[in-house]
Amino acid sequence: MPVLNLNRRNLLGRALALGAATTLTGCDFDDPSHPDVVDRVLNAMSHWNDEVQAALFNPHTLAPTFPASAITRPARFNAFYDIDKAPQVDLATWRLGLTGRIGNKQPWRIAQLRALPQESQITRLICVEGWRVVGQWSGVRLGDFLRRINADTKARYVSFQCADGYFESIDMESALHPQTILALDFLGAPLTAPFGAPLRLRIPTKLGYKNAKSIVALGVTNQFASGYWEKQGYNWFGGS
Ligand SMILES: Nc1nc2c(c(=O)[nH]1)N[C@H]1C(S)=C(S)[C@@H](COP(=O)(O)O)O[C@H]1N2
Ligand SMILES: [Mo]
Repeated sequence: MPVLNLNRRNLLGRALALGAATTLTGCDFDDPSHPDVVDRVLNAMSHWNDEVQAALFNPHTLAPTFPASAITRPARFNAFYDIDKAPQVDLATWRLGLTGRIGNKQPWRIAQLRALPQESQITRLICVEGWRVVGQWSGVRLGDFLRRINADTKARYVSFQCADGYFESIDMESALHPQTILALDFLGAPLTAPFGAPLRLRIPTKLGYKNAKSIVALGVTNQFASGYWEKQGYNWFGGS
């Protein structure tokens, strides 16, 4: 696998550079007297981890799928607030806004998204808090949608803005993965507010926090846009 070899070489260089940085400052990773250095080293390690995960990501490997009998009931909600605080989106005025490297930036209504071919999956969502659920999500393949709106699929990232202020971004290769969908339905019915109405990202190759709910805008960009939990230290690639 020549691609991996190339990257390995690159990664070794980075690892050596990291080692040198530690030696030069004479600083342990957890030395409290140098919090900025520790932060910088940890950030560098996390970025390195992103690159390792990106290099190992195989766009043709599918996340596991399950029979309907494996669906977790009741479903499990998670967000940075309690379930009764989930944003209530008015379908009549809701639009999916489009920004960045996209040829046709006309905003989309939910009915227009429903008119596109729909893809259904029974997959597992894994939250870093230590639980996992199997659910059924249906919607539009993100890769198909990106091509339809004439997005630059050579750009590096796809970013998401949510009705509750949450935000996320993913690498283009993962965005084009066949199981990555803009979901409209959960368990055979339109998404409810807590589970991301009217539109959420469902990406079973990544951890729960990458699955942005209640999306209001999608962007295509070469500028790294991070994410809500990533800003608080979670790993950005977030592979599962
Ligand atoms: N808009 C928004 N999306 C979000 C979150 C959030 O707080 N706001 N939480 C994330 C986290 S941490 C998880 S585990 C999943 C949970 O999805 P679920 O409620 O469908 O189980 O949503 C993700 N998407
Ligand atoms: Mo999560």
